[in-house]
Amino acid sequence: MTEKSPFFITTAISYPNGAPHIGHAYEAIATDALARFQRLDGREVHFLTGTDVHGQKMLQTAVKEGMSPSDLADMNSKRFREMVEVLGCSNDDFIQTNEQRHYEACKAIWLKMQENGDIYKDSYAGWYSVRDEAYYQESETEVRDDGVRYGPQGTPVEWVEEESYFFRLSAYQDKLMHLYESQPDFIGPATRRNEVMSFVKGGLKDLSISRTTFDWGIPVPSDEKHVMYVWVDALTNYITALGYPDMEGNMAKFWPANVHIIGKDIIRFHAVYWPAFLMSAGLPVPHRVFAHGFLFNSGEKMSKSLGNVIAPADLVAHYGLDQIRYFFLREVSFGQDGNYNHEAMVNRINADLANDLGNLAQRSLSMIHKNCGAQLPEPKEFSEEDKAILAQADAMLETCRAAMARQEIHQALSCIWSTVGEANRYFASQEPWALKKTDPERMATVLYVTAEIIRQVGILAQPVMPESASKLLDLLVLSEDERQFDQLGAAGRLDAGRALPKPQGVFPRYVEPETPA
Ligand code: ME8
Repeated sequence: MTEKSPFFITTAISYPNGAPHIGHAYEAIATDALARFQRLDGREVHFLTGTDVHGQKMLQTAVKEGMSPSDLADMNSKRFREMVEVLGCSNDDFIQTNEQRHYEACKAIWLKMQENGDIYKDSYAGWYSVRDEAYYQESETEVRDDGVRYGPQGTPVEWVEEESYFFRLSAYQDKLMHLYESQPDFIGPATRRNEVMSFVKGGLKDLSISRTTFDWGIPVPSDEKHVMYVWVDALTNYITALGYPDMEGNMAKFWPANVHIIGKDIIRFHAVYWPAFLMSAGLPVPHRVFAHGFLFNSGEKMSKSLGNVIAPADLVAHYGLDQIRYFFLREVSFGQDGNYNHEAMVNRINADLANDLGNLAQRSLSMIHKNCGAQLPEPKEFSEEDKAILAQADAMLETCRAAMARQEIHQALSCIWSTVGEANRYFASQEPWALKKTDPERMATVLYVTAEIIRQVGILAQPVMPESASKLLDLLVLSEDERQFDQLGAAGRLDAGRALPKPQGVFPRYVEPETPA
C-alpha cells in the first residue's frame, strides 16, 4: 500500500466574547473524532482550533465589560483552551489571532492579493451586522414589526459608511462556480453546496475588507489608519498555523487543508470568500468545507436571554466525558440541526453504552475469566453464525472509513452499534452459559467470537470515546500497536491463550442523583 497522505483538519475559531457554549463544544468534539479516526488509520494528522479575537463584536463586549479587548481576548481564550482540554480534544495547535505569527501571515496574504491587483481603495456604504461580522446587501435584509432592520441570520444590521479597501470578489464569480463544479466535494453537505452555488450565481459584489472607525484589528500594510476586516484576518488563521508565509515545512506538508469543519451560519465566508482570497494569493484551496448544523436544547435555540446555555464542562461533570461525546455524535446527524435534552442523553447512555456494549463485554469477559482459566480460549471450528457475525465485524472498517470521509460520523457509529446489536443477539441465542455443561468447547468458541467482536468495536470506538474504548481494550490486554486500524478485521485476530484480567465495568449506568427531601 502507498504511504498515506498527511491530513489537516480545523474547527472554526471561536469569538471569545463570552464563555464557550455547547455549540462550540459540539464542533470541537466532532472535529476531534474525525482527527483521531485518521490518526488511528495511519495518517499524520494536524488538528487546529483556536479563537478569533478581533472585530467589532469583541470590541463592543470589551467596552460593555469595562475591559480592554486584548484582556477580554486573553481571559476568554483561556476558557476555550480549558474547554478543549476538558473535552479530551487531541488538537495539535491552538491559535489566538492576536499572536505575532498571525500578524505576519495576514500582512503577507494581503500583500499577495494586492500584488495580484485584487485590492483597491474606495468607500463603503451599506448594511453591517456586528453579531455576524458580516456585510449584507439591502435585498438580504428586512425591517420587522419592531422597526429594526435584520439580516438573513436574524441579527440586527446597522448602516456603515466609511473609507475602505475592497477585494475584487466580483472577478471570482466564474472561478468559484468552476471550483464548485470541478470539485463537487468542495462543500458538504449537499444542501449547503446548493445554497452557496445559488448565492454565487446571483452575482458577487466586491467585498469591503478594511475598517477605519475602530482600531481593534490587524493594521493594513502601509495604511495603518485601516484595520483588516475581521474575516480576512480570521480565515487566514488556517495558514498562519502552518507557518505561512513560509511555504516549506507544515505549509508544504499539510496545505491545502483536507477539511474545515464549521457551523452552517458561516458557510459563505468559508466557501466563497476564503477560496477567492486563496486564489488571489496564488495558494491552493482546501479540499473540503463541511458545515454542521445547530444544536437546540429541546428544540429551542440556545441563547443567554433564554437561560438555556449549558456550560460544556458542567455537562461533562454530570454525564461523563465519553458519554456526552457519544451522545452528540450518535444522536445528531452530522450536517443537520439536532436536539438534546436530559431524557435523550440518559437513554443513549443507558441503552447503547451501559446495556448494549457494557453488559455484553462484562458478561462475556467475566465468563472467560471464570470458566476458561482467565485466558482467551481456543476456538474450535466456526459455525455459520460465528462466521456471519465475524464477517459483519470485519466489514465495519470500510463502512466507517467511507462515512468518516464524508463527515457522516453518526453513520459510522450506527454501523458499529448495529454490530453491537447483532453481537448481543448472537450471544443471547448461543447461550454460552448453558453450553458450559453441555458443550464446553462450543462455549469457548462463542466466547472467543464475542471477545473478537468487542476487540473490533473497541478499536473503532476510540475516536469517539477515547477513554472508555481504551479501558475496554485494556480488558483484552491490547498493546498500543494492536489498537490501530490496520489491526481490524482478520489481521489482528485475538490469539488464544492470552491472559485476561478480571473485567471491570467500563460503561456505568446513569442514575438520577437523589433530590434532597
Ligand atoms: O463564527 N450549535 O465564531 P463563533 C452548533 N469567529 N454550532 C454552533 C452553535 C450552535 N448553537 N453556535 C455556534 C465564529 N456554533 C467566527 C468563526 S472561523 C475562521 C471564524 C459554531 O464563536 C459556529 O457555527 O460565533 C462556528 O462554526 C463556531 O461555533 C464558532 O462560532
